[in-house]
Amino acid sequence: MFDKVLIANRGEIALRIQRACKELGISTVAVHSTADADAMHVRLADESVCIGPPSPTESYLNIPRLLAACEITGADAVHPGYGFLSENARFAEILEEHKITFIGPTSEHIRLMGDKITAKDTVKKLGIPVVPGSDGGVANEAEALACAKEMGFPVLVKAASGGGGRGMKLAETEADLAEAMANAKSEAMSSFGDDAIYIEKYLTKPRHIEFQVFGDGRGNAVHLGERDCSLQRRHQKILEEAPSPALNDEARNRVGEVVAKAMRDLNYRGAGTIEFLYEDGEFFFIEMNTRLQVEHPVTEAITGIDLVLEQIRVAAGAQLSFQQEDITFSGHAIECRINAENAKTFRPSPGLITYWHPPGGLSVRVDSGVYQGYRIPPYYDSLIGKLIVHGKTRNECMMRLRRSLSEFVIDGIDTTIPLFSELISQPDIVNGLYDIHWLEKYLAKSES
Ligand code: MV4
Repeated sequence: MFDKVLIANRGEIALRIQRACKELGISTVAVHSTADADAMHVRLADESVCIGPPSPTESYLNIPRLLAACEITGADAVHPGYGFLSENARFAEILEEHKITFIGPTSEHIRLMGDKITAKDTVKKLGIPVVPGSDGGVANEAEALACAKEMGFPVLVKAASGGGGRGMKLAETEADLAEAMANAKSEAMSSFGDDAIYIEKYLTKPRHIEFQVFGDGRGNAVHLGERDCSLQRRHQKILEEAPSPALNDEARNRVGEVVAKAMRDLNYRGAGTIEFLYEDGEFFFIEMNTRLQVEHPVTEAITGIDLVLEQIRVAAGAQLSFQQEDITFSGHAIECRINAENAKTFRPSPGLITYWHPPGGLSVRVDSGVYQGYRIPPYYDSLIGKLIVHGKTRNECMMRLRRSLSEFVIDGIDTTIPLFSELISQPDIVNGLYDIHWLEKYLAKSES
């Protein structure tokens, strides 16, 4: 096992990783920008290193500075968390070259899934159902048109290096195709320096359902069920739940077994998420994320498995500590993302937290990196905490969530808490009847 882990992240996820390290008897190194000198992840770590000014490119994304911090502290592994360098294959590679363990998948697997065309092609060959579309990329308009006509409009033009909605353009009819391709290409080139594109049939009213997978790179891989992340705004998830209100045990086990087998065939190591669109009872793969995700606690709540602890164990060379038949799903969990944003306008609301009173009680978890008297800096993501609630049934979970939200008091800044209080009284949310467009439609309605 490692003696010392450097955590290349900030905020709630840096604390989450520190807690797992602490339980394993591993000492922790925090890194921080000058804007984060007072952050909780710095205070609670065994050691800390200031790695640069506020700008992420000069701090949390700066590979030479992170390497120097490893060198200075003698860290033998790095946990990247989510965001920042968590899916940067080059970072994983450089660490390995310096005999420092990257707590995550191999750089090859990160690279494979980072290119959405090779990812789709790979998983399709492994038996995972994918969205109908171009086989590989499209080189020109004629090729794109032939493909689009064959499957029928509307189609989506997507960037191979994209993901999370960036570089994605809709073509409703043949007349829109050329422009959609040109726009997708130029956006992809300026964002990723790669203008490769591909085409997919546009699904009009799917849910976003993602499977948590886990492998040890030693032949074992399992699935830990799904999360329904359909409630999103501008490609930012707002609320996630497990299990999905739309799935039954048969569908879950059927797809779960396919994704677990695919991960065994790849000899995948670490935590991963297989994203699907789910429409009319059918699953369609869109992307795979090769990292721990923000919403991992809902899976932890229904399985009782500590995903971060397991990431550290397998990175250190251990076998998975459980097999598929050891995993049982219990009850229902919902996560609400608490952002420092106005609940109506979604404008960021950095500043001083003058009062902080998180909820508690049975089956209530709050993961956060802030405290009363902390000043939220304006330079980073607005996520300041996550409220995760568990119950034996979805109804019990909703009752606890309603009660927890009413207990939560944060003063000095605006937060998304009022939005959640509103959402959980909406009949469609209470009944689990929502797709990926539900939230944006709801917000447009309440604006007028
Ligand atoms: C799609 C789609 C419909 N059809 N692909 C958006 C982000 C990226 N991960 C994939 N996305 C979508 N891909 C096909 N073939 C609709 C979306 C999409 C979406 C997906 C998940 C959650 C929210 C979304 C909001 C808008 C569009």
